[in-house]
Amino acid sequence: MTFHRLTLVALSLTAAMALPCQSADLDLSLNAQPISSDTLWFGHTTPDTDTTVSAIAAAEFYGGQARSTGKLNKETQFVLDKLNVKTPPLARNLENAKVALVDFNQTTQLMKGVDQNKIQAVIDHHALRDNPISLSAPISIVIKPWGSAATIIADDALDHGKTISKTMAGLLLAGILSDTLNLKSVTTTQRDRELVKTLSAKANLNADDFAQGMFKAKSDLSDVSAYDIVVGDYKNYIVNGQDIGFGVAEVLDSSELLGRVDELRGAMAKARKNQKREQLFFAIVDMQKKTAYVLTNSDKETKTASKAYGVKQNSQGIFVLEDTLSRKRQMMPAIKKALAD
Ligand SMILES: [Mn+2]
Repeated sequence: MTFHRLTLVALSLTAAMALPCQSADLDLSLNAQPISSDTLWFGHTTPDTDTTVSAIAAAEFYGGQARSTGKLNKETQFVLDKLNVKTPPLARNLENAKVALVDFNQTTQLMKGVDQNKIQAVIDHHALRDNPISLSAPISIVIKPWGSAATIIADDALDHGKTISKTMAGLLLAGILSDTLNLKSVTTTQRDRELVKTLSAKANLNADDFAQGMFKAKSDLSDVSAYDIVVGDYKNYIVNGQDIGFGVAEVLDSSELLGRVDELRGAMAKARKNQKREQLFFAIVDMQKKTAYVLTNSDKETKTASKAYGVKQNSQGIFVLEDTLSRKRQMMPAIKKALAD
């Protein structure tokens, strides 16, 4: 060991001794008020797998209780059933509740009724922009550029030597696999890859098989109405003062949904009205072909999409985007840019 290394060890020992209680916990223990048992953890509205499992895991590791933010999609239900985990109760009566957020920071995706001054912590992997929450006091906010919120929680738990049960490892694994589309999305990072290995071993699950089961469950939309498909994995945004909506359906085989395009367009108009949006987009994302099929249903939307994506519509009036899987990194940024100019 070199002298330099010794010095570093000595320094970190001193730091550890000086602050014996500082086991960090995403710095949550450094809060003036640690996470209390009545704090409710939840994610964005229209819950997906990452949002749901991250709320459950955060409550487990940091204290507080997990809540869900709506009806779970088929993929999330598949994960909870497989791991024998109960669906968290629906978040309600939030007016006076202490809350902590996972997987988002935008007010456009926040459950109604939440007093933003009662937010205790945020764990997220999205950019801090487009109407983020606003707070009257500093709190612990952890945002890392990784593939899922579950990655951040798993990393922190391992970092602090916490016991990750088989079930918890399975849940966190599902969050990473879901958001990164089994490490295929451009949002995937090295840390996601490493943690999929670690967690699948802990959970005693084959990651590829687990992901395939999840995606199969999510792709089974034959009994789901066009409206529920459009708003099933859906997010609201404010871009340059305009209210924008963007829904996606990630499926293993796009042919079934491509046969329902007219029906889906009708549902988009209904969703645009219900969500009070100026423009609303919907993409069928073919996970195997790595192709996104973006639908529009108004002249305005078509104009925006054509500027954003720079491709001509196909014979069905669809914008076909090759090598595109991510709303966050690919489809939405292009829309934002088109609306900013
Ligand atoms: Mn996420």
